[in-house]
Amino acid sequence: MKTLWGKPVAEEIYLRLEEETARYIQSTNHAPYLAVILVGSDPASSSYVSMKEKACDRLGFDHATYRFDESVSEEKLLSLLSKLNDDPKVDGILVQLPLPDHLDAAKILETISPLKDVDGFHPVNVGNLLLGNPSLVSCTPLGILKMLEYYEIETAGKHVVVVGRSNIVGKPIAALLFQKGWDATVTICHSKTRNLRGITSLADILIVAIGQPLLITPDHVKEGAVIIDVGINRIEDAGRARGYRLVGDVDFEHVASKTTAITPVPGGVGVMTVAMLMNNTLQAAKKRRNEAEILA
Ligand code: BQF
Repeated sequence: MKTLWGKPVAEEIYLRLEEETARYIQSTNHAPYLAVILVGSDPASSSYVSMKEKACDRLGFDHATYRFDESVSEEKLLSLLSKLNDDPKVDGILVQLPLPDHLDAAKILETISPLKDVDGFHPVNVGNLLLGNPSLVSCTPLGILKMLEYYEIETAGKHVVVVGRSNIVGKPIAALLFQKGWDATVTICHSKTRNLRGITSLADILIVAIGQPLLITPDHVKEGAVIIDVGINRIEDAGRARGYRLVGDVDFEHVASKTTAITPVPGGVGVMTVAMLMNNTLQAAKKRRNEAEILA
């Protein structure tokens, strides 16, 4: 069994991005610019945003974080988004999820210009992804692909079972892996799937993103499978300073010995997510500049 750590993969990506960013800044006299919108004070969201800010600082991206009270109106967010869409110095825009219930997340995400949609959640980007066209791709699925590439895990002809059908992970990773080049056979399972164990046991590669701590136990897994655990669940642990610890959707302790390779939580796929956000921001900046030059 091999543990698939995210750190070395992310490090390799950061080194490439450092070089590419330096070249981009030299040729344009502008740093890539990421705008982040954070609503409310959920501690997990705040910590994700601060990791994203640190990653921008490391690469020399400019960035701004717009913080709003939980009770902010939809109008106010929509008008900020349209201002950011029109601002030529802004390359990437992201709204940290989850949003409070009184806000229509779909409407807010659709307001972000598809060209600046570095989370890849806009319907135009999702549609292009499904069609196999170039597009901005959701960061966690992109991170999973980079992990598979780095650790030389072949996907062609393999049976990939995805557990979870979210717009952020399940749907896009499934839609990527059956495209030409990845060539996997993909099955999607979700909370209403009957005989989950029977299906996950067929997987050569099992990708789990359903948000249920320790759902996947040894009886869900074929001997020799590869497991990608996307779950990040906080469970109470009085023994820890913070009062909780992070666990995945997979019972790593009991499942690991049955696998060929498995991602840990924390320290696995999550680490890739922020690196891919930086990748998308630089790509968006480059694309916008090229188009701007063509128009000029
Ligand atoms: C790690 C996220 C659910 C809902 C909204 C490193 C991240 C996570 C874990 C991270 C996530 C999850 C992010 C680890 C960003 C991934 O060491 O295991 C980094 O920063 N993520 C987010 O912005 O919003 C979420 C999960």
